[in-house]
Amino acid sequence: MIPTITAFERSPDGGKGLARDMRVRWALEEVGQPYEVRLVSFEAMKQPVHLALQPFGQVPTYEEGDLVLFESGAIVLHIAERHAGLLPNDANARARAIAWMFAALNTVEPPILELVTVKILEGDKPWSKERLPLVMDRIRTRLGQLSVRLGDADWLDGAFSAGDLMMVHALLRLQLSGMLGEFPALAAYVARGEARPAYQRAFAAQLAVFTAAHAR
Ligand code: GTB
Repeated sequence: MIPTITAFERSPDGGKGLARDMRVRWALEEVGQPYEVRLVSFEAMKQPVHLALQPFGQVPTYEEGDLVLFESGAIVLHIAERHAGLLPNDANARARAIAWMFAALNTVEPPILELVTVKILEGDKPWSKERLPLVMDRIRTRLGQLSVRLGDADWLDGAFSAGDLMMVHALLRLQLSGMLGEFPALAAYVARGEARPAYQRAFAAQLAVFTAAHAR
């Protein structure tokens, strides 16, 4: 059965693949599962039809027969559990790869999202300038710890896994900030993720949506 995912009709990310449908596209490309995309506007996301799929009025969602999923982490885990290629067969290694998915979502991504909040959403607040260095320090702490753990390995725990997919995508949000450049091992890690053919196909697909929307 061909799953259908949802994505921004007009992504505010400038076609950089930063919206979270990119994780799902990438996972589907990694496992060789064709998929369809339903594009939704910001307005449509808040309507009952979409809220029935995603209670918070966001993308991505995932529909496959009777199954409806939301939360990019849950969707990628579902894909990884049902197809070969994103989780190791060994039970302990599989559990560790899933732990890295959680680490990406719960430990590394939150301070990165705070940076977006303080720079963009709260950029006009009087305390924003004072808060920025605090948020950047919290990110640096996490990047330093992650970099130590990665060491000179290609991926976080053996072969590329769904844990790396989630981590690379979370880190990509930092590209414009230049902070990744302070951690060359992480910059190289992200570049390895981006160089994967599956990432390239997913990136091209979301860019085509962005380009078409902005040509209209
Ligand atoms: N925890 C949920 C998940 O992982 O699926 C979070 C989903 C989420 O944040 N979705 C965003 C959304 O639908 C799009 S990805 N937002 C609309 C809304 O809340 O009204 C987040 C995102 C948005 C924009 C950029 N960007 O412009 O660079 C990057 C990422």
